[in-house]
Amino acid sequence: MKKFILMVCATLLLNVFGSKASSSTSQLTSNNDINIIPKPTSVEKQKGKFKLVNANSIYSNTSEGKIIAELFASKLQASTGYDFNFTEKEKTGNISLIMNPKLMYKEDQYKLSVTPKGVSVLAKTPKGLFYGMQSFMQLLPPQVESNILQTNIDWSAPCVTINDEPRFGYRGVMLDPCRHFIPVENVKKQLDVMALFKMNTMHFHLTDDQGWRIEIKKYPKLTEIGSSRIDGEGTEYKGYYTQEEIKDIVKYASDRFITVIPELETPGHELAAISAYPHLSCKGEDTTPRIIWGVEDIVMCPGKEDMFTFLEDVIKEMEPLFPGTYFHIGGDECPKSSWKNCEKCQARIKAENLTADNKHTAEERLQSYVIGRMENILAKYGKKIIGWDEILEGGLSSNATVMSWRGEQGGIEAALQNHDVIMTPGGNGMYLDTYQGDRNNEPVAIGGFTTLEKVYSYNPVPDTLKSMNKEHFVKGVQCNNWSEYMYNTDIMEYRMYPRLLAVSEIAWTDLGNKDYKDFERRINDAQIRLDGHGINYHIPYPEQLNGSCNFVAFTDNVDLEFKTTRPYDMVYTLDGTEPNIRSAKYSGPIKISESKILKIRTLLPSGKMGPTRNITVEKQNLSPASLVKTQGNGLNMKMTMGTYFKSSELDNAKDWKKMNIKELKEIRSQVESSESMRGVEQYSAIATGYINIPEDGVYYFSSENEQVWIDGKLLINNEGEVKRFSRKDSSMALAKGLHEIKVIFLGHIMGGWPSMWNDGSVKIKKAGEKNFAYVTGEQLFY
Ligand code: TNX
Repeated sequence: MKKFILMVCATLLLNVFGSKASSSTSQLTSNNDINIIPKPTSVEKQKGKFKLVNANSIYSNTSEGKIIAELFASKLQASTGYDFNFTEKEKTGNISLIMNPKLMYKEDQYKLSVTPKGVSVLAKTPKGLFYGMQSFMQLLPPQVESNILQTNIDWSAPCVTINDEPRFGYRGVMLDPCRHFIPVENVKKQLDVMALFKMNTMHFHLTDDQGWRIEIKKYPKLTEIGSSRIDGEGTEYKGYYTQEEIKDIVKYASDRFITVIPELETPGHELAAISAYPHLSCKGEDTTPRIIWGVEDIVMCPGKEDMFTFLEDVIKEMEPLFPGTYFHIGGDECPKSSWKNCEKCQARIKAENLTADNKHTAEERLQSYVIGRMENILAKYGKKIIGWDEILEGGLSSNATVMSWRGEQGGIEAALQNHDVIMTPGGNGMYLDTYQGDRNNEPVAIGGFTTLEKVYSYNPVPDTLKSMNKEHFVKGVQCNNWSEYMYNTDIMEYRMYPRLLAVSEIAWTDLGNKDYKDFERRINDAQIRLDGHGINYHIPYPEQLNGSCNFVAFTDNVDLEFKTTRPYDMVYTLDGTEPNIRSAKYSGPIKISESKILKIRTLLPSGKMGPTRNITVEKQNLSPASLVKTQGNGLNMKMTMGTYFKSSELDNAKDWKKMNIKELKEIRSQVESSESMRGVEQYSAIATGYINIPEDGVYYFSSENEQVWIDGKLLINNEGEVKRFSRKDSSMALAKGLHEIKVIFLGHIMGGWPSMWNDGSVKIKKAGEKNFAYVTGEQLFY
């Protein structure tokens, strides 16, 4: 009987979370406690609850309040199915939004009172009312965020009095549609979620080397040419926003009290614009938008007055679309090599007296000169500039706000010079393009490792500034979602959430009020809210302790041990079926003594499950060593010029050149690569020979090369993968002695990463060892 009930419950759960069915699970995701993110300043719990029913009335004493009331009424209508009556008077049992401009409240401050008789939000501004209502929404069961009718839910909110105001006035999220485009509908989806968690700024990175993404009527080629690129795989990638679409986004954001700050990169990161209008660069040569990641050395030419005319014209069209005070002018990662060799730039340096001093080179001062002129152009429109921390390098222009991204130092320096600062240091967890779990399981990312806890633990006010009474220059904090490795919006959301929620709490909640354990609890409720928005948030994978691997060889038996980056249950099967909520719960090492497929995944308290890991666990005999007579250290290699994406295509390759290599790195060092990869010829190579295994055992291999074969078996196959942080490690049982090895390198650009940027290595470790070691020339024979 018990089993039957469990099964019924489980089926119910699967229906709800496995599909978009409009059923309910209210009891599961209890609102037993207050789950609001970001955590409010003060919450006093009271007895009882307020029950939302059909035909509740809503009242506001101002027309602005009424607009907000309508927004929430329509949101509530979607999930609860209830209709709301707007009344002209405050009534018991209703939801009142009371705005009083005379209140001694701050802009974003609100008071929310929930009693059995009604809900009231009190604020000085519409924004305050909006935040108060967002908190009220978070007191209701999390399914309230769905836009599909949810049934059988007790739409009650616990009685509380909340007094709340933010720690920082700037609570930002940067979106990067340049590397990978974000369609308007998806931008709006993110804005909805940002608003739910009280973020108030969306920094929109609209121009970069890989794509120009905003329509400029005076310069049509910016979008005709600059918004499209032919990626390394040979396919066209494109997209841009029309001015009408930008207006639509900005309005959508503003209805949710989010300011959109545009970024126009200067003077670097502008290859897409230069491709459209080549005269913008020093040499004026024809080029194309960049198809790889990294730093571009073709930049704009401040020696030419044309560059400033161009920027002035672009700003003239952009500026009216973004009513906020701030305008971001980029300023980061601008190599100065072309300016050094450019007559016009040198003439400008001379004319403007930008000579080197003991702090700055002349070219750095030229960069400051550019930023200064940008500041003047924008000042005409009453706008203030924000720039990345490189704008400090040649001396800071007078009113610039600095975004500190290369650590906190830039921010500290700027604040010491009495400039406003937004903290967004990558190393402190504000770069959400980084990994949040074992690289072997996660979709390829830029690198790094930033857990939810790491993001949460960041304090945007460095002690130095506090001790010098300069902390008020830190206006806030921002997370950046650089999209090089966010190949689509699903991956973008996967990287952003739930980490963005930790940023929201850093930005809003006072330091003393923060508590990670409690946040981790509240996240479970918030994730169901994200489900309501259809957000593809990260669910931690079960990870093996010494690095995950989906092919585990063993000789006698093996213990498989798992952990997760956040404390969740894991469920698994050994019979080939998909693990579900009823499957065995992981409770300690899984002992395996015969070949099996282990399927394991993470189970959230909501019943939702993460993706399944399929691990082949294979009993093997030691592959026997070869008794071949070798001639010396190293490998035989043959190489052929040209771009190949599949090893099988090499069958048709001609003109092989044969040689001998001493070290594996030579498989890839036959042609020198470069940061721009312009003019670099691609080639492929196959190296064969023997690897010496020091003693009997199971060995793990890892490589970013295309393929690695051992004893005729394809062990690592990275075909179709971005050749970075390979996720295809594998293992094999090998007897002491020599074993055939074949390594295939294919030179190509996939997913924006040139395989030539790798080192050609193969790494090895014995089962049980923690770290891989490079296979060296001494271990190789031909
Ligand atoms: C550095 S942060 C950049 C971006 C890249 C990012 C990748 C900054 C101002 N510049 O162009 O996308 O690293 O993490």
